[in-house]
Amino acid sequence: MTGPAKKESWGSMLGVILAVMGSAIGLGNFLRFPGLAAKYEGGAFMIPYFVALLLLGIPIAWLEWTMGRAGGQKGFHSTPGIFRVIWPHRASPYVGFLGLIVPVGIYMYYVVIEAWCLYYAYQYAIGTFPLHDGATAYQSFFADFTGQSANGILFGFEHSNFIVFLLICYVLNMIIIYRGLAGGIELVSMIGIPVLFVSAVAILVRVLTLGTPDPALPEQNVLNGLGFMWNPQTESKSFLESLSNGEMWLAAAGQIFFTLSVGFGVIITYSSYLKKDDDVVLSATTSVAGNTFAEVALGGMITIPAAFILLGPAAAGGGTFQLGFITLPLVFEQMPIGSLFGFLWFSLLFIAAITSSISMLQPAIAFFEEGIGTSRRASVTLLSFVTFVGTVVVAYFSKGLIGLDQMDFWIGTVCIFLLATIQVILGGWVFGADRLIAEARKGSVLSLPRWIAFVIRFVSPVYLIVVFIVWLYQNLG
Ligand code: ILE
Repeated sequence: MTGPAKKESWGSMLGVILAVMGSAIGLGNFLRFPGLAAKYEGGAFMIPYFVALLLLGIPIAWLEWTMGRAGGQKGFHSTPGIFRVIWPHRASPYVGFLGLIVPVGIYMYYVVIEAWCLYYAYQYAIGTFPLHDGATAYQSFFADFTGQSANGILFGFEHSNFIVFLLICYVLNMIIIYRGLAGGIELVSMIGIPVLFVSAVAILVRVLTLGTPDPALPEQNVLNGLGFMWNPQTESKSFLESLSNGEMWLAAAGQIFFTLSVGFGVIITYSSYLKKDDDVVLSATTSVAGNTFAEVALGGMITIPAAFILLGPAAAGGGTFQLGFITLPLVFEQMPIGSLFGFLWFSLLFIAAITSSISMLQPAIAFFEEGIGTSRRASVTLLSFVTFVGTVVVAYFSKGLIGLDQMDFWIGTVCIFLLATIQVILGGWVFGADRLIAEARKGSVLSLPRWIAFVIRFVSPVYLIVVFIVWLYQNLG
């Protein structure tokens, strides 16, 4: 492997943290998390979610920031290169290769949803959204745009609107990524993340002050909506019964990786561009905290109480897209200046999506740069073209939203889960947990306590393996 084609770097430490938060805070926070929490009946899901955050998310974020910086010091920024530094073995670049493929795979379906968000924001902005036409109109607006009404053939491929918005998103991503780390990704995140927080807080305050909008349905109020999100006991199931579902534990761990952008090559690549003495521990912790706040306090507490007000306990059955694209617009419809909130919501989703999607090609770009010596511009052009064709082909052959959900489950949960398991074993055992802690201490404002070595070496891998085996057993048995 040759060295990197041209030295890239971040502009400032604050910029890196915001770029990492930009990658982390995405559709996962505002659509995927609420969708999963609602599906697994709220409070019960929060238990495996927080357990996975503590035992997997935070330790693996520290591990990735540290291993990435260590790889970068040896001149490697791609996952095959970084894995080679951690594990000097012939097989390691092949394992690291997964760290390129998984984010590229996610990119291909992620930008599809990004395009929906942009289209919805645009429709609200120009006033052509079918406001006040009710649930059926919203349903068919969504179905038409996503191609569901045309036999579910593709995500709206035969609808020219979809292709136009998809193209706009591809071009926007390409321009930002083209401009490089500091001048593109970091700059966009430094603007996007504060805008996103302000818009989300405005929507949150509005939703939490809705009270009991329909006096005929006194049970469907904001407080009960929050109870639905946080109470692990439901009327139909005891909470122990809910917790015995292996799929929920797998989904919760998968969500932690997906939302933090850890376990699949993204953050490890970003941190490889850090300088030798740049802090990793506090920075990793800050970005995890920012992402968790955006996910639980903003994404979850906006969507779940809103859905509950409208649907009551039936909010659990809606599914991710139903929640974001149909239920929330119906809630906005009932508010004064609801179209402004609709516009804010979809703009927020779009910003969250694009600050994430611009991170997903970086591992592959780094690979092209250091493995083949291709320039950034050539790599971005090639990757954009390949992923665009891939998106259209996937969209053409998949059966609408079901295809999208399945892709998300297999790539966005199962593949990430396996790659994260390999990575934690490499970090804890091959690189060595003690060495990792010593490495993390260099230049860090906070130092990692020694017991973290135990978590990285035993708790995280055993946890991952047990959850995976239980899920396999419950599904194949
Ligand atoms: N972390 C982001 C999200 O939650 C992306 C996941 C990068 C693939 O949406």
